[in-house]
Amino acid sequence: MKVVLVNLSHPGIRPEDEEEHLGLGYLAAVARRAGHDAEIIDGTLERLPPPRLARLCLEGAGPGGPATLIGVSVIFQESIPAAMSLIVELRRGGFEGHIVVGGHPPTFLWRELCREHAGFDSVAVGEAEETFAELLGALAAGRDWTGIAGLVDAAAARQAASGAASAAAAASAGLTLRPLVADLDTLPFPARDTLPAFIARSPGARVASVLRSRGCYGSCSFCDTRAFYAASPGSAWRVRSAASVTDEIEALVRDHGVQAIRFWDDNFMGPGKRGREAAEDLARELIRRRAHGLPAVRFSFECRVTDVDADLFRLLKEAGLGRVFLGVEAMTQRQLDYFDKKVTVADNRRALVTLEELGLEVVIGMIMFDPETTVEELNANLAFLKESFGAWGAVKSRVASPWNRLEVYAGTPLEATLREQGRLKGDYVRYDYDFADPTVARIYAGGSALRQVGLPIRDAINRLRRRP
Ligand code: B12
Ligand code: SF4
Repeated sequence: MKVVLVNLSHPGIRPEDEEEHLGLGYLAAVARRAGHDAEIIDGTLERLPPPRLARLCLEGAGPGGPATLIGVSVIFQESIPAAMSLIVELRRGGFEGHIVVGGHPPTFLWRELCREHAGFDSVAVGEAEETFAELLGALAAGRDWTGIAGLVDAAAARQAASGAASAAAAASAGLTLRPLVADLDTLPFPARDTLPAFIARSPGARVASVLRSRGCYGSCSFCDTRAFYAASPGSAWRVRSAASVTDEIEALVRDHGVQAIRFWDDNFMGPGKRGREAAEDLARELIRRRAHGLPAVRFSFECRVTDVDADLFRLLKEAGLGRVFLGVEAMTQRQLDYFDKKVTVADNRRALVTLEELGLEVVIGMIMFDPETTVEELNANLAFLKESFGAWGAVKSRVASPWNRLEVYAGTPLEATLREQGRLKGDYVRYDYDFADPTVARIYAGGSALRQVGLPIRDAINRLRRRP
């Protein structure tokens, strides 16, 4: 079979911030392992709109000719309209093969998508390597694919939604949950078809993304990770062996001249002793391989503040750790509790001091605005930024989106809370809410128009500076 896997262009992301789509890399790799031809078309590379993407899919430029199956990935909720119009264009262009949709948003929103949109045949729910391989196997052999675990039959879901089936069938549309991949080492390394293009357009070091673990032990109210893995039976947090991860890094260095790795694990640190030991194993393996000729490779990852431990991070630094992305989010306890971070302001400070002392570069995530934010809290957070980074230039490079508002995503505890409270506005493409404090609403509205150029935060910091 010829499989085409498509990633949509994301107008909200600066082109230089776009990344290789590892999920599609994994799906292409499992398809090839099963003997199929696979092509990845990444719309983010050239910011291709749905009609141009559809034309590329229909042309089937890569090996194997035109597609017999097209897989559409929806990573962000905002991309749902573009994904649906791509599917309309594909059908309008005469594509008669199977179209499957997958990703985080479809995992939570398949009922709505099936009810409101036509044109696709199935939706892959949750982690999809095994589901996808089975779907391809069934289609190639001309077998019935309905009933494959982890796959929603869109026609059945539409029929159920139209009231033709029982309530129970409507709720599940015949979906059988597929257990999570128990041993991540059994997966092939992701296909790297688009890596050269991403490397070519980014200045500086040759960077590649690697996924070493899946799942997170946290339960932050705004994050869909927990629900995504809870959608399938099995242990949510899994980690690849240090040998497998280092083999993949070696291949990236050898085949693509990669000099740095960005680990895109939900949280690089797994739970408790197991998580710590796995991180130590990887550090030791990288150090050992370096002694046997692997060039020094710098790496970065994201973790929770409570994962920062001086001894462990010293070892990781020796192995190549250069930069840590920390989900600090806020420096007021009310906000940390609202986000269900299960950390204190003191934990945040401790982690930052430890990383500073170790000489590691730190980038922090802040969520300045949430539904209950007060002006005092905004000032407390701005004071913290000023105290930590001083100049605006430093804030800009060390804080990811400083003028950030808490966004609501499907499948998150936050979505459920706001819905229960009757405060959830908009629709799933872009949920919205009103700030409780009208002054905060005004500050955010004024600031959000200018946040791209950073003026509000610079002004705010200057105002703070002028205070006695
Ligand atoms: C890397 C990453 C990015 C990269 C780019 C993503 C990319 N090209 O893959 C960058 C840095 C650009 C990015 C930006 C943002 N991100 Co981001 N990002 C991630 C992250 C950490 C890893 C992605 C990854 O590699 N996953 C691993 C692969 C294996 O999983 P996967 O892509 O989901 O694919 C699997 C399944 O979903 C499924 N699948 C996926 N596609 C398809 C297609 C088909 C056909 C099939 C069958 C199956 C299938 O099968 C795959 C294999 O199992 C995820 C978290 C996560 N764990 O996914 C967040 C995540 C995708 N990001 C998220 C968010 C919120 C953002 C930001 C808004 C953050 C911010 N505040 O700025 C911005 C987006 C700005 C915008 N939209 O304008 C959310 C999305 C929530 C949502 N419902 O929309 C996530 C899920 C994090 C979270 N848990 O909340 N992000
Ligand atoms: S620590 Fe990160 S990945 Fe884990 S639940 Fe919180 S936001 Fe999500």
